[in-house]
Amino acid sequence: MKSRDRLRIAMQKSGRLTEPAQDLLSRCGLKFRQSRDKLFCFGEGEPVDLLLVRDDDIPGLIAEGVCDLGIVGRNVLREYQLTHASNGDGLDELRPLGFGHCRLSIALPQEDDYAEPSQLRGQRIATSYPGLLGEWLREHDVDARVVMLAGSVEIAPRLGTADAICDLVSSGATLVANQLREAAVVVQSEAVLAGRRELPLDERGEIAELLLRRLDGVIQVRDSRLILMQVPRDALGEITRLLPGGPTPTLTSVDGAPDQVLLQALCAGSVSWRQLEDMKRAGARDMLVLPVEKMLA
Ligand code: PRT
Ligand code: ZN
Repeated sequence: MKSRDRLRIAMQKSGRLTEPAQDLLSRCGLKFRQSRDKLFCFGEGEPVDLLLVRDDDIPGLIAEGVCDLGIVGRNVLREYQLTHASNGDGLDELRPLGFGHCRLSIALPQEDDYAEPSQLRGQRIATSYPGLLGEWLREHDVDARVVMLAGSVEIAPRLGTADAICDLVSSGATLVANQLREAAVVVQSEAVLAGRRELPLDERGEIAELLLRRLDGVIQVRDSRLILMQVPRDALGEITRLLPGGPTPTLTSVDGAPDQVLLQALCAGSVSWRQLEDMKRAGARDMLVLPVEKMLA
C-alpha cells in the first residue's frame, strides 16, 4: 500500500495533550505500534498512522499536507491561522474534543485595577500569541504594543519588560504566584481536532469520515450514564421528571407485574446519589447506573 493511502494524524509528542489524545484515539479503536524513534507510530488494524511532534508544529504539518488531521489546542490552531494567512486559510476546527481546557487571558499586576479594554492603550503587553492578542486589540479598538516572548511570559512585568501579559491560564495559580490578576479573556480554548477544510477525496477521506463518526460516538457518550430501574407505572411521570438531563426513557413491561415497568434511559452527565434517592422515594427500585463506552445510532 502506498503511504498516502493511509491517514496520518499529528499529535503532541509529550505534554498536556498527549495522554488524553492517546486515550481518545484508542477509544476510537485505533492501535499503534510505537517505533524506536517515537516520532512515527504505525497504526495496526485501521490504515491510520500517528506523527508525534511539538504542538506548535501541528497546524503547519496539516496545512502543508504532511498530515491529514491533528489534535491541538484551539489557541495554537487559531494563532497559526492568524499568523499564516495563506496557509492557515484552508484549516478548520473539525471537532472540539472536551479536554485541555484553558483560556488565553490578559493579566495585569495585582495592584492595577482593571475596568475596560481602553485602559490598555499605550501599554506593552508580553505574549507568545501575537496573532490572537492583536486581533483582540483591534476588535476592542486598543492601540497597545505587543511584545513577543517565546516563554516565561508571566515574569515580564516584574522584569520591567512589559506592563501586562497575555498568556494561557487554567487554575490561575501561576498568575497569583507572579502577583498578576486576570483582566480579560481573549480566547476560551480546549483541544480540538484540526484538519483541512476539504477532506481528501481518496481513501484517506473515507477513513477520516469513519474516524469522525467514531469520534462523535465516543464524545457523545463520554460523560453519559445508562440508568436502569424498575418503576411503578403510576409513578412514571414523576420519576421521568427526576431523570437528570431530561432523556426520553425506553420502557419494557415486567412479566408477572403488570403495574411495574423496566425503565432504561441515557442521561447526559453523571447521576448523583441524591438524584437516585429522590427517584427511590418516588417508587423506583433495583436501580443501576452504568458508564457508557460507545454509541452507534
Ligand atoms: O513541547 P510542546 O511545544 O509540544 O509543548 P508546550 O509546552 O508548548 O505545550 P503544553 O503541553 O504546556 O500545552 C499544550 C496545550 O495544552 C496548550 O496549547 C493548551 O491548549 C493546553 N493547556 C491547557 C495549557 C494549559 N491548560 C496550561 N495551564 N497550556 C499551558 N498551560 C500553562 C500556562 O501557559 C501557564 O504557564 O500552565 C500555566 C498556567 O496554569 P495555571 O493552572 O497555573 O493557571
Ligand atoms: Zn508548544
